[in-house]
Amino acid sequence: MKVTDFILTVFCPILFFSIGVNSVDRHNFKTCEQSNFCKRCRSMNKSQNSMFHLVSDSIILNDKYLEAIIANTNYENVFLRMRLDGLKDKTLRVRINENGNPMYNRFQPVHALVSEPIFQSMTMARNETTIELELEQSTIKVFINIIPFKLNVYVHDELIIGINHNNLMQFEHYRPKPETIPDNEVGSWEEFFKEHQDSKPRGPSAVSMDFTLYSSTHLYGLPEHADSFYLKETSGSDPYRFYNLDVFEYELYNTMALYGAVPFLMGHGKKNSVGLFWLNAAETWVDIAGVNNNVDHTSVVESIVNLVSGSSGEKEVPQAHFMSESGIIDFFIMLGPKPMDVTRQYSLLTGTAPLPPIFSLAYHQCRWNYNDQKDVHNVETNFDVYDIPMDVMWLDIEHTDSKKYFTWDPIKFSNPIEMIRNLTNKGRKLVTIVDPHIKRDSNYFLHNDALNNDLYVKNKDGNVYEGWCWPGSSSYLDFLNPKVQEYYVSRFSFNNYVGSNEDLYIWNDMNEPSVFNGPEVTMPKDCIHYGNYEHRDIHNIYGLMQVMSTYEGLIKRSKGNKRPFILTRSHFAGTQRFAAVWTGDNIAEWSHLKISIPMCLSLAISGISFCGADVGGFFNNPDKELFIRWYQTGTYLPFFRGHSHIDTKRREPWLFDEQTTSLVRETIRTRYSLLPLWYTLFRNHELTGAPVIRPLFFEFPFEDNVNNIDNQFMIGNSLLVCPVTEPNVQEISIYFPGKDEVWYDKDNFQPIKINGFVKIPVPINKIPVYQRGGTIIPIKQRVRRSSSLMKDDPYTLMVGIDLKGTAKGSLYIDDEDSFEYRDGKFIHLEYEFINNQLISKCIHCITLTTNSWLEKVMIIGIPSVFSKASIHSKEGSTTELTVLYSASNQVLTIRKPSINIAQNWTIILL
Ligand code: NBV
Repeated sequence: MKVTDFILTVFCPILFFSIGVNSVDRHNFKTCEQSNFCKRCRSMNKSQNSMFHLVSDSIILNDKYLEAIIANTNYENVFLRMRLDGLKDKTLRVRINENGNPMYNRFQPVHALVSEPIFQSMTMARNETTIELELEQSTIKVFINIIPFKLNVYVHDELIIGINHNNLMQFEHYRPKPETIPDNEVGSWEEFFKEHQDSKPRGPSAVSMDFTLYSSTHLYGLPEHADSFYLKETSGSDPYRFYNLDVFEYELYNTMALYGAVPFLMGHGKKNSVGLFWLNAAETWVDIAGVNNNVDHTSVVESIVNLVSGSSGEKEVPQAHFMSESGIIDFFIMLGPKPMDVTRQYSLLTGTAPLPPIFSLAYHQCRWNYNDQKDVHNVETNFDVYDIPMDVMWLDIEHTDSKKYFTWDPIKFSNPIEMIRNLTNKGRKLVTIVDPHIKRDSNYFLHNDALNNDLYVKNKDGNVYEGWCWPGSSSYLDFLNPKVQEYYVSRFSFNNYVGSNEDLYIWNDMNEPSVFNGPEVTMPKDCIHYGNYEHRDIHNIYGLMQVMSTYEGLIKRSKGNKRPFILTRSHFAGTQRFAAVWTGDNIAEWSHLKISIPMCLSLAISGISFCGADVGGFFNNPDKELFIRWYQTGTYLPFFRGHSHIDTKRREPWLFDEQTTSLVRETIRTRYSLLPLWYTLFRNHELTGAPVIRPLFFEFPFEDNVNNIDNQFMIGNSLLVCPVTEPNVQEISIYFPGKDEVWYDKDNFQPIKINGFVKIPVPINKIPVYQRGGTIIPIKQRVRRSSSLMKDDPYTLMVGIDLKGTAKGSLYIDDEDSFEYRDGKFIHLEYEFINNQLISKCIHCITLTTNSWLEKVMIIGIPSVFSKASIHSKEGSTTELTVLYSASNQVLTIRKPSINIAQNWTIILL
């Protein structure tokens, strides 16, 4: 080991984590300029004609797809193979790979896909210069220009997206290393970053493509970045970067890479929304341009002229230029036309999140670290003492025996089963952390197994790669290897993970993977994985591969009975099928509270709804105001967990003052009362892909004013939330969307009928949340210590009526933690309020019964003409009900309909 290496390996972690630096050290991370392939791709000349063209006599359309050979005018004997598939639900896929056998296999991250996409047939017509494809009864047309290769996609004869219009397509084929490397190619064959050498034995292999989103005015997506929700021009900055990294104290409002990469982008315009998914797991940069202008739609004729001439027209329209270091060109176009259609189309490709066990939607209490079993017990019982509900206690890395995952510190956590039992007695659960780095210790069974069975990632020389992480010298399981997957799955069996049981769930952290002494705090790109892929090829999918095995492990240990819960830091497209995601190591600062909303919104529209941020901020100590506001915000984000760094002051909710405890109690209790809504929305997400939290433009796609709003969001279609994320404010301005809408303040039911900004007073106990008129929300008003204790509790229906006097909603119920719902054991009810009658319709009630009953109905926004109500069952019985009307807020409360919730009934107002 060199001296510099030694200093780095020994001191880097210490330097890293004990100095109170207040922002990211940018020097640890590459800029595009420092990433040779990014520099190469970015400097391509838009005005030079594309070097790629289709070989005219190679074009074939069989019943499934179009195939053609692409020639490269710069290299006489280099050919690519292009394949275009029409897929189910207005989706297209284009794949371009080297033709024949390339020198090295190009990695295709198919693990991101839920299954092989379903094709649909197309018809083809062609002439000398253009191919025309039609699908979906000719509503979708694709024009392919043969020389140079370009594509135009139309829906109803309107140009939606143009491909390679800026001539930025690139495909660097693998080639033998020249004896002498020409000056302009030096960085393609070897690259240095700080003291790290990337040996690049395979040479240049980048791929890139440009997309022009003619029908869009705004672009969104591309998580994970700590930036605004709407994407910004990158001409004056670096492109958005995808390279999963452990970024210490990450900076806000920039395009630097973070822990996760979901190369999915959504374009949105008044008439049309479109999705673009770039399926590539290598380091990727995305340049964005033209997003500040609203544009007219280009006509078919004009755009065909442009397609042939290579010009994109004079107008500035949104453009995205994707550049990846290796892999193939593989992209999907989803043609909407509405935002919700695009998410559905995307979820057909990458899957939806399976319905989480209900406890995971409740409140989680974490800290790095709870010191020992007694500490866990004290914290847990204090939640009861202070009457604050809590479902899950978490244990960070210090609970292990010397950072050996799947073990327990023998002194501090000597009886984990007893510790878990104490929690489960009150319906609570435990989560333990399992990181991917493995301590190189000959007394550690996992390390020995990995060495004996060849389970580790190799370095460029073919030896086991050694890096530095929490345990000291560490190696990394190669999750790409099926043998490793199988082994890892078996680690979670109750026999192997001694001290675990079915109430213990898993947190996969540091899985970018984080390597303290590696380039950019990760694994060197020239490391080798199963299948002879370089780490550069697979980097962004490493974390996904870990959570896939963890998920399988949790499924297997319960023989397929119980739903897993996993939290992961690194993520990729498709991660939603296995785990929830949090936004990593944020800081106890107002700006970090604020950014948690756009960060989770970007993930939500990109398939990952189950998102949250460390409540309170991970680094540093929040003051009480920030602490309260953070809990209030966290209450309305899907994953709700308090977490803090080991060096911060303890901050369980009772450690500030009485007011803080009481406000935090109040907001957590609100979360529990809303669990039926969250649960119903997650079920809906599983079935349809609809994001659980949504940007306003999803619900109001025609309202331009909402396109730049990212401090407000919707929960489902019913709640509008605008958390307070600034200190010391007396009032905030909230935008109320929709022309014919009415919004009811969740606290006092006051209606707001203005379409525009309204100033709302926000004293510290105020969380601005509004129920949309026209919706019905199921809640539970009896809040208990944990969600499972509330399982059979009665429901209340909050009926917010719209200007027409109607409302709709639904409720989903099942056993809350097993997979039996997949065999039909669930209850699904639809509610409708119309003609002064509330109707409950059992859509699916046969296979499961429940003890829960309907306790109360509140009809909000109703004029005072009713003094009585009666409930009529399907069987014909009628019961008079007590009604209470509050004229001041126009709410009619119907108490104790006292009917089992899984029933058909009608309440008639008289
Ligand atoms: O395992 C310790 C922490 C964890 O608490 C945090 O949530 C992760 O994001 N982990 C990172 C490692 C180091 C943090 C400085």
